[in-house]
Amino acid sequence: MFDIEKIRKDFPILKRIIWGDKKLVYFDNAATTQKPSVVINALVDYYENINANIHRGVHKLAEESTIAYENVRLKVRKLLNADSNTEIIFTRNATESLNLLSYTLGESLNEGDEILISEMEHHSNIVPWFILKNRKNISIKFIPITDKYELDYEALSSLVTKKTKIISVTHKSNVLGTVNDIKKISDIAHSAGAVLIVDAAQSVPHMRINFNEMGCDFIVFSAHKMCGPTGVGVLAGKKDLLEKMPPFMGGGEMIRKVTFDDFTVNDLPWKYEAGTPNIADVIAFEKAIDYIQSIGIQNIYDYECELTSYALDSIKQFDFLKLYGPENVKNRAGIITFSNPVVHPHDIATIIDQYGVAIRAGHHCAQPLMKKLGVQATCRASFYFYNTKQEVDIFINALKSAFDYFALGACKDLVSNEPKGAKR
Ligand code: 7TS
Repeated sequence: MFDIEKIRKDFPILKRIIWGDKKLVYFDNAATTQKPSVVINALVDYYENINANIHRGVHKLAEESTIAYENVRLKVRKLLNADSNTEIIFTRNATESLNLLSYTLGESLNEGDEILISEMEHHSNIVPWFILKNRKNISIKFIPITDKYELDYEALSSLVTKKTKIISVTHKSNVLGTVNDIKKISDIAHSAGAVLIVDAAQSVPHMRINFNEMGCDFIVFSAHKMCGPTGVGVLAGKKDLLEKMPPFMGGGEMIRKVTFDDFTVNDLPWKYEAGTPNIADVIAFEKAIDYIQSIGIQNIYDYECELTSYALDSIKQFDFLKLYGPENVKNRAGIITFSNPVVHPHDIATIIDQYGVAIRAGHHCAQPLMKKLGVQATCRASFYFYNTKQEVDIFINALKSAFDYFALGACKDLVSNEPKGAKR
């Protein structure tokens, strides 16, 4: 599909040796991804050659940095297939984009209005709405998930009422890998007159996104989960809504005029970009987008499906593990989450770390989902296009050693991976 060895050479960190002699196997890509040299070099190049504040200076450097920064906006618009550059706002991360929405869009809500979010949300798509709930006396309802770890679309339809003003859901769960049908949700949301927000932090890096065709009103994601630097997030939104919403933060850049009495706001998208933005990281993000597009987002998606199938086939040999996520890899590409009731996920992750394998263990910033799954925490392996089947083999062997250590083979009867109600 693509030359994986050549790709791996582009990522300096993948050469790292851990604990003296172990090759790094990085399977924590849902938390953040590694960076290719082109992105790292772009950061150095920015500071060595064009560092200047944007949108204000008339000198050469200021002009160059402004052009470079605004070019990235154009690139993001094309990546998402959004209508206009004015619909693309740079923030610090997906979390800030969601907070921006809860503060601004949320301002128009009245007591008794309802917001729907799903049971599989990351805390960054839960807590901002709870903060709004406390401010506005609104209610938050959770769309349930099914026994097959998919969104319950029927339940969603029955939860929507005339009071539903906002539906905010993840495109792809960071725990289950479940990919939600945004078009279907958008039809339900819009027929009720609600605004649809999509948390695409886990989807934009891995699959083709078409903001217009998806039918949502806002989409958010972070650059660092797609080979870009940390400190850059994106909020893409429909222009008419962005225009109606009040500003988020006040300061330089977001104003047109300030007097002793008042201020007027700047045009989109700068209305929502108060203060000096993260110029260097935004500019380096362009290189990450170029890099990913040179491989091809569809190729990335297909490759991750293949890797996930391979890993799932192998991990099923451990029949004492509980696996979470849809059966069909196309609906959960790139993420494998598992647990065992006898051993804490942190212990498993700590042992396999000794073999150089980096996975995440914990609640994955999804405590309500953990409660729904009936666990405190899970282990999660998450892949990206620079991972290989050989690395999956190292991961499986490391797990084998951990499970031998804990004698988990004896725990087979404690877990069931069959749907609830099925006979074993
Ligand atoms: N939404 C989803 C679905 C996420 O997975 C994450 C981060 C966020 C929002 C927040 O992104 P941020 O860039 O603003 O922090 N998810 C994870 C994770 O699964 N492990 O570490 C971070």
